[in-house]
Amino acid sequence: MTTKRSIAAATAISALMLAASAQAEKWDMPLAYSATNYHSENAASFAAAVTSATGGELEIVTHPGGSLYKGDEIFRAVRTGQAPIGERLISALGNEDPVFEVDALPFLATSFEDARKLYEASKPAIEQSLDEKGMMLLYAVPWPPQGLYAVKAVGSAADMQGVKFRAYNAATSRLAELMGAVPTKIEAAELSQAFATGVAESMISSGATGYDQKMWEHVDYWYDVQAWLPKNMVIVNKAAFEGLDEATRDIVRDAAATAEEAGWAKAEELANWYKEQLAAQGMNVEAPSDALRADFMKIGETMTSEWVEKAGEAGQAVIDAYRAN
Ligand code: PCA
Repeated sequence: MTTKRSIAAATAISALMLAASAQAEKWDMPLAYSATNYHSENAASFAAAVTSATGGELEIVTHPGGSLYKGDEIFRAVRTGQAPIGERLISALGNEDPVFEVDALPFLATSFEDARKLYEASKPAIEQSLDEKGMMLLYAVPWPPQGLYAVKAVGSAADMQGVKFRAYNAATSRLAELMGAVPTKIEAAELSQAFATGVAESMISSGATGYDQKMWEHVDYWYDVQAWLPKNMVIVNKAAFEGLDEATRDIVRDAAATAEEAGWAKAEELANWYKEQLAAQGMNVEAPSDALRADFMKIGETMTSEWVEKAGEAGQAVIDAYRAN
């Protein structure tokens, strides 16, 4: 009797376990930036939160540093469902839709507060564009304000003439061109190599990326231009998301909301710390000269009007919504 009952119980348990493992899903989540970067750490916490709240029914595994897909492959991977979920720098997607570029327009939003307003103003258009492409926005987190890294001192844009400039999207390529520099697109994961081999000798990026990539080994200057705060977004393939049961979807959405708040707070908390680290490593961390700032302002105006032309009414509506707040 006892034996019979325990056999029955064991059978029931293994049937349950089978059912669970048949449903349990593993999502690989490609990330472009280093494992120790706060975006990647935040994504890892998000993944762990989902895995634990679903009791392993949905296990999300992050792959930082472009190890599964390189930065410029992640959007397509998620779109085609090769990766159900992933993180990408939004402003690198200008070819997909100009609205994705709005957070890389120089001097439109230069503080965390304004970056947040711009995020809220642009979110509906970003969500709609993702929806049309079979994806969904889960959360977005900013990089600290962008500054200019250079081998030699830069007093004005004229000093950038002919300088090999690392760009991370079309907007930074355009900015380089407008300064007379020579842009090359390079993902963050390949930065040290590019600077070590002389392929790049300048770039615009945050203190975060300079710190992650040990830029002090290659350049002496960082000008704190505070030109814009681009964001990364975590996106999910719509079919993959809709394949989850309602309770799991809620867990993913909740974890995403938590990650978004944590990410914004972390970026702001670390912004000054990164600058201090660059200085502590011997870099000259300086405010831009008035001339350099004025040159950037002018370039920013040109880029904003070019963007509005390209982005049309939808783009203008985002700018208007941002300015109205
Ligand atoms: N770091 C990323 C994008 C913006 C930033 O601060 C990079 O340089 O690739």
